[in-house]
Amino acid sequence: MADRLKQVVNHIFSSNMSSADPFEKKVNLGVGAYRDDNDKPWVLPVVRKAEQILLNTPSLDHEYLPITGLPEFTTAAAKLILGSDSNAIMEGRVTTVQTISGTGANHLGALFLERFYPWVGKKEIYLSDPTWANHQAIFKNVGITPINYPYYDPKTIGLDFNGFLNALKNAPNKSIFLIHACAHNPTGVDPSKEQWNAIADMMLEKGHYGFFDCAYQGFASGNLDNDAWAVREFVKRGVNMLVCQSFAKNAGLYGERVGALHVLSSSKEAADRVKSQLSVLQRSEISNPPTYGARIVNLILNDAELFEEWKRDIATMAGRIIDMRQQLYKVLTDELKTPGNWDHIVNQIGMFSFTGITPQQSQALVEKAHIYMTANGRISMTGLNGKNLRYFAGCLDKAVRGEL
Ligand code: IK2
Repeated sequence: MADRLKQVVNHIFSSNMSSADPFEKKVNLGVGAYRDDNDKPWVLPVVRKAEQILLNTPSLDHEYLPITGLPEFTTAAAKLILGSDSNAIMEGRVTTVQTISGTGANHLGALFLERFYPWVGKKEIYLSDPTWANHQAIFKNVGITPINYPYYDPKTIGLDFNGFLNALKNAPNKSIFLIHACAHNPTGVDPSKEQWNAIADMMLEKGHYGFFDCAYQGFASGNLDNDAWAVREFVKRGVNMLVCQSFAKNAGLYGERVGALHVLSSSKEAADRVKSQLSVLQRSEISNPPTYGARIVNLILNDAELFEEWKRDIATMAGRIIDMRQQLYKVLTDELKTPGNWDHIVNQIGMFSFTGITPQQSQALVEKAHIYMTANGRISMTGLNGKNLRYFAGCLDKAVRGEL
């Protein structure tokens, strides 16, 4: 608990300290949002276009949306994550509710399970160690106790695959596991396809329930379909599950709070019951979801030209992150010959990288080099750019050598 709290506080502090610091070369690697090569927030060109279309549509009013959200948006959002050829969608087995971004999807999913999951023993959920710090609070808030499962191995700076698999094996049947669909936050470490398959085998064998959190579709590989691979595979294989979806990162709509919760059922009749249960919960919490972000995403998902443009925008963001990974790796290994192995910088995926440095080294970077990051050594790759990469690499090199 104390550690988690420290993580959250540290995160808030690192952002605040960074903005208050007048040092010219300061670098903010704590931020969880995309920044362009000039270290500025980026409004996706496709979003600008969609906003113009909305502005020029006088027929749009400000009436309430249905409780479960904008229907065209929820239909298209389900296809985006589950695939337009998804049997589950065609068979009417998917219930989708528009939520307050990914956080709202996590909350509504947690609340739904707390009320309606056929619990065998205690109300518990298995969370990867580490995970997005807010997961702990979200589940505790609805009376579900978080338990950690091994995920990250500090020795390899990679996946503790055996630890993960053993946790699945040893957990009581029908346990709930929260799984990051792609671009794991905070480690940037994802299972390989082979490992995903073994995880699915074990989930099926044990009758576990998958609580998939997908906050970064498109951000991992730059391709929306590739990043949905694990989710689609698990659905195809019949794992009982739900999926939380966020458009904060991949559409750059952080503040618009647009997302969705998709619950998979075994039949259309069951899915209809889930819809009325979710509607009752949603009604008591937010009455109806907000319109603006959903309208933007709806336009993008339902217009072939805008959709193609969005894919290019996503590739631009993911490409810049991948480029920063490669440049950082090259400077550390080829130029500075920084002690240690830095392969993980290029092997990790998505917005974040676990550098593997010690809390003392990360503290030195904050205090002596004005480089802000979380104490666990997580850096946001989007905080790096053509202007600050060398400064960061040089300071990291010195910190690792104990010379900072
Ligand atoms: N789930 C995960 C795994 C997330 O990483 C996030 C967003 N986290 O923000 C970045 C950070 O750690 O600094 C969410 C869900 C929720 O995202 P949102 O509610 O913005 O859609």
